[in-house]
Amino acid sequence: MQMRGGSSKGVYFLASDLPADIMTRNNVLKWVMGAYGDPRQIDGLGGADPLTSKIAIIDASSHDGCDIDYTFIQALVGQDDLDETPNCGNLLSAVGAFALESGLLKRDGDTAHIDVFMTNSGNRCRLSFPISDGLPLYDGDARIDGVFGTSAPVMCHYANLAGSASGSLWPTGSKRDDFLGFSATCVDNGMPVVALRATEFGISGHETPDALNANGDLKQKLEAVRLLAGDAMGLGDVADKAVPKMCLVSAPVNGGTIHTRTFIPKICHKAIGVLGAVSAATAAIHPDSAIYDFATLPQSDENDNQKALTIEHPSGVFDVTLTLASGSDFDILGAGLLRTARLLARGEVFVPKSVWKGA
Ligand code: NQM
Repeated sequence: MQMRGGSSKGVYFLASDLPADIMTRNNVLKWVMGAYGDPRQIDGLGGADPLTSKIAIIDASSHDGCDIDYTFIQALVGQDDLDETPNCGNLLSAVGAFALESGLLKRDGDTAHIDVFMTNSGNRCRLSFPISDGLPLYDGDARIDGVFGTSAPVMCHYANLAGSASGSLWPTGSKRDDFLGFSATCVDNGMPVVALRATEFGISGHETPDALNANGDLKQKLEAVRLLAGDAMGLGDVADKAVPKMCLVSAPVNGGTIHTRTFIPKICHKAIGVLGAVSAATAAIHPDSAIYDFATLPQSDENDNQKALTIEHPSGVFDVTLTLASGSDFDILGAGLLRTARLLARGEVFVPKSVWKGA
């Protein structure tokens, strides 16, 4: 099926419909997307953009307390490669609907609760969304920035996201580092992110994504910092990887917590990724981080362990509620957020017989 998950779009498969051999599977997926080096992805279903060149593989879960296993794969635009390192919280928001649509799971009542194991990182997320006669409802009043109109809400409750790809919430062992003279906070709360101070790069941080994408000097500096930060975060040589993402932060201008421009990792996002936003929010609330002084934080109430944060991005805002350990201002137990999703198409996708003859 082709589905919109949050503000991304991808091709969703049952694991049992793909080749069991991983090399053959990956070759098939590259041909499905048209992602064997052509940046236009003419000969495949990919949309020639990182946000529309995504794959989700779903299987019955082999993990206690979970219903399905979800594997995310990023088809790298313009490269003959896939990256299985990162998560994608946007595609994740449609995996519950896919499980019902494909018959992998059955639910009755008005609301489906589906517990997802994210195989890329070992994290868990509970999805809750409205259903009727066992199938997802897609129409509704929920609105998310980056998507036209309104749809039914998908509530996403993540638990223990720390160290998703790097093994540690603060993967360099420090809350604030210096790379080539630029202050940085390397954080991994669901997504490895390098949070940077926009003004140190000679920009305000409010430029349009197109203007930033056209700024060759900025992109060169960001990539030089990314290669050093990726290594320092234990991710190895990240030259051909989709992580870490680079988040240029400035003070909020629309009543939010921080203002952001995120590179994923070499193209500026028109909004912000789900787990990228959770990681940026995590850096924003820690007093030792490189971006803390930009943040306008909600008043903390001693008895309230929920912190509602608003991450401003180029096309609006992303709201995330962090659940904190009791008595702590920055020990994070989980994150809750709203997404929407929609089934776009269902059918067969074809690859050349020389790649795979089929099951
Ligand atoms: O951060 C963009 C997106 C994403 C990934 C990216 C995502 C996430 O907007 O969880 O959703 O960072 O590549 O879909």
